[in-house]
Amino acid sequence: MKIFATCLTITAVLAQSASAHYIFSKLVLDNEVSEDWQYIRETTRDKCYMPTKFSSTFDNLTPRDSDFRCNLGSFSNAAKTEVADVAAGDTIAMKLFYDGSIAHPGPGQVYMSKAPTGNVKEYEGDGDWFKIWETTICDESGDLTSSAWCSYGMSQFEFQIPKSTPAGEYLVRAEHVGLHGAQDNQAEFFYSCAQIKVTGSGSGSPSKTYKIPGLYDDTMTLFNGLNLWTDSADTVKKDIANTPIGDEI
Ligand SMILES: [Cu+2]
Repeated sequence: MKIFATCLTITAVLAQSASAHYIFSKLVLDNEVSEDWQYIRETTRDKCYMPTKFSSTFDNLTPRDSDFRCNLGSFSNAAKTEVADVAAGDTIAMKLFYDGSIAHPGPGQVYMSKAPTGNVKEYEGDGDWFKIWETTICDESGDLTSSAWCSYGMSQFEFQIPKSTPAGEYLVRAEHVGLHGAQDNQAEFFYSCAQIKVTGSGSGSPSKTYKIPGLYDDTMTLFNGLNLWTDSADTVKKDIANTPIGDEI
């Protein structure tokens, strides 16, 4: 099936900023990479370009808005986005557009939310979200402005759908946060949602749930106040711990 994207092919001129300003567009199932926006709700941005920020936003979207759930305008594309079958316990991945890789320092995480009606195509994501995966600092003595972060250079997030996940349709939201502007309240958020149908006989329930918006705010030092050029790894870890990113899964 041919999926046509409206946030279109990037010219050579834009390629460089596109690799810095990545966006999740593909789902990887059984090591097979989907089309762009086949299973991930496409944004209505005219370019495959992000981020969302608390201040100095280029599109007036901030983490305080409903579209912080799954990206600007993306609910309007929910109906035409396919739903991927995934067995609880399977490992899948969300991959970046245009062979991009993560070129900013900061944590990555994946949240899920169950469609209450059973149909994810009509679900706006206003219910409960829970975290299933996270990646933070891998090398505490490394360069916090780049490769100290496990996700630095990754082109996809690979994660397991927990075995205990009850059957049903879900949004799966992958997110990376670039912290290089956090000293100036300009943390950068990159995120999209896949639509999946979980099969199996799981009967778990999440230990902690969140609402989006409401997940993050700019009173959190991690996003507003932290300085990767001067703060120690311990300080950064404390700042992470004081956000949902630091919560246990
Ligand atoms: Cu950036």
